[in-house]
Amino acid sequence: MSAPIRIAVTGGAGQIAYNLLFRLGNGEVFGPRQPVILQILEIPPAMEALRGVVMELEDCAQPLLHDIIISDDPAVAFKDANWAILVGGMPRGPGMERSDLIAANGPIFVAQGRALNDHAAADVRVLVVANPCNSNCLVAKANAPNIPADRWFAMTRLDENRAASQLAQRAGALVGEVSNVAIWGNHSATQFPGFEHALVKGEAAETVIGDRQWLEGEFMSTVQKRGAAIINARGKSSAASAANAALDSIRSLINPTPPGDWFSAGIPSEGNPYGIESGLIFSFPLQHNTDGSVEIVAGLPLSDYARDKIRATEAELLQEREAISDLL
Ligand code: NAX
Repeated sequence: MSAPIRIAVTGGAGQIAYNLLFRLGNGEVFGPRQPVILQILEIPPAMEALRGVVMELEDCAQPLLHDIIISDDPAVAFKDANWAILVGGMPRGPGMERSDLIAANGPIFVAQGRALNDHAAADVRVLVVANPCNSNCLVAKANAPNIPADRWFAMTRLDENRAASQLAQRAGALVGEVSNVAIWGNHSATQFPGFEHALVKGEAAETVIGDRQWLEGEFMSTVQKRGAAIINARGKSSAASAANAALDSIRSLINPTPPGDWFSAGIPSEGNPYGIESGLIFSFPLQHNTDGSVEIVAGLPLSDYARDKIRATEAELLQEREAISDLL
């Protein structure tokens, strides 16, 4: 057995956390020999509900779950954390514009960035799930100057999984036979689900599917608007699939990527090979190397269509950055 790792999760009484916490201590992400300590953050009105979640975690009797710490103080929840999964935030209320959501979440991520900076372990890695996740990640990172840039990730894996699933269905293939799907840009309706390099059983998805119009039309809009479609159908936003994507993200960040494939996450755009402006958290195709480093897959040829879409999502992120410029 290794020494336990500490995993901080915020928004612990929420619906994504309810699908996430139980899977962090069962060995499926960090392996069957890696004990974990969960350090869960909530706001005071949700602490009682969080206590209920803790009772359930205890009742799972997971041998790898060595301890559970709960707090409404980020300094406690982030203390010595090796991973921080930032799920909690201010939800989008009725009549709220995206810009209002960005403004409402800004101060939360200033405080959490500072607390991570001051209290987390030297090797901490941060995955931001709470929306607007790219901008929240940017704010937290800007307020944590001692945490290196290569430790920050915003979750676009749910979009990637949605895209892979749509491609598999259309191609009549299994989702495990689809590879090389990348999400470019923002986790929002401007994201570009890059289908041009996607493969089905090793062959270009575009050739297998043979319907570029469907790819540019229905496929794109289904992936971009999937979150809203789930709210319409279920009455609640995606939770199990979002938690699953967070676990997939971590798995991809700690294990080497299968040769030739890639995965997606928002990362700092500094020095990227696609000419995206620096100072953004932008989702790219990524590869985790055997030496543990994560790098952007360079040199992918992009059509004019893809370039336009990537510019549009970059423009939205620049606008979002403008709205939070006083927090950076
Ligand atoms: P819930 O409203 O069920 O839970 C959020 C929890 O966060 C609540 O229990 C709340 O008390 C807590 N919270 C609020 N402020 C906090 C703070 N300052 N510190 C700690 N906890 C705090 O939302 P849920 O469905 O779990 O979604 C959580 C977040 O994930 C939302 O921002 C949502 O928009 C975002 N999502 C991101 C996705 C992605 O792909 N990146 C997809 C799913 C989801 O929409």
